[in-house]
Amino acid sequence: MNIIDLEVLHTSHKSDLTKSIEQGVPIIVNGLASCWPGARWNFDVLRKKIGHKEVKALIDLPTTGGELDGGHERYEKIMRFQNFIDLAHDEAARPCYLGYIRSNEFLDDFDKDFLFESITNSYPGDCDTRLWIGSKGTCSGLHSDLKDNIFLQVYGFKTVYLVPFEDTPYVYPYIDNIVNSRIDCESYSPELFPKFKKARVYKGMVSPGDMMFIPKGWWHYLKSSTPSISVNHWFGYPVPGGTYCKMLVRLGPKYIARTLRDMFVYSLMGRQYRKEFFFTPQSTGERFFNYLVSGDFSKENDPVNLQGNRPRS
Ligand SMILES: O=C(O)CCC(=O)C(=O)O
Ligand SMILES: [Fe+2]
Repeated sequence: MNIIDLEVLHTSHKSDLTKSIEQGVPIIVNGLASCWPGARWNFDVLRKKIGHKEVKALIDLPTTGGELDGGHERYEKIMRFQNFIDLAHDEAARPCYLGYIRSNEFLDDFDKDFLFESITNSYPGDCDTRLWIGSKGTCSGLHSDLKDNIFLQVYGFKTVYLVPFEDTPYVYPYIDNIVNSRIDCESYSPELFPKFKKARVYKGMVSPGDMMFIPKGWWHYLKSSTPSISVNHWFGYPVPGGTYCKMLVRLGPKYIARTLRDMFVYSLMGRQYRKEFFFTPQSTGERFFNYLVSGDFSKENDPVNLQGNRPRS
């Protein structure tokens, strides 16, 4: 694996981060969020605030990325948040995660404590802020999101791997889902996945106060090494559908054939797509169907279509 250390800057100048955003290159900066109200969040603060609240958590999770055996729903459990916090600190338990949470699902307006828009307000497009609270060992398998992302590590530590979008053919995307990879960055088999050694893999660790920029389309894999609280903010315009069209062509005829089949099976015939990925996105076939019909490849992720997201005025 061709590992490149992720650059870490200690700075309180917004311009150090916006330079990387303009150039579309990843970076970790520390020092920009220290005066945000959310910088003081930790498990005790949250327990006092909303310990009694019921949440839908994922429990007994695998420690490797990729697929959730038996389907996403098998891992869901409704419990009080204080019990979730206890489970997240139980060293004997398997990983648990409250991930991909919007403010209206957790704590009214939690995102007001995180002033991402003071950084991203000059970019057009809608934005979407999400919360990730979990135990040690949570693993968001290697995947690619369609929007630029500022990821803030509030509490605890996570190991991070990033791979450029152009290296997509080397990360072995699933045949039915080209935004999810079959590679587990921490333990992959070079015999099964020989092309992965050609990928440029950026590796780093995010610590409390670190803000990481993940450029749109870039593959990312995150694994917590302690109980952890993170918040992320997607902003700007998504990767255009045409770019994914070209990538499908680069991936080759098998991917194209499967996508055409899935456009038919999942969109036209309405068959349910398997929910076996972490926070399952639509199949590539459904995404291309949306793209053809409405010009919108990221319809399902499109903030304005979803409750809880704020279109930029
Ligand atoms: O922190 C994680 O587990 C996943 C975060 C992520 O995938 C994102 O911010 O896009
Ligand atoms: Fe992501």
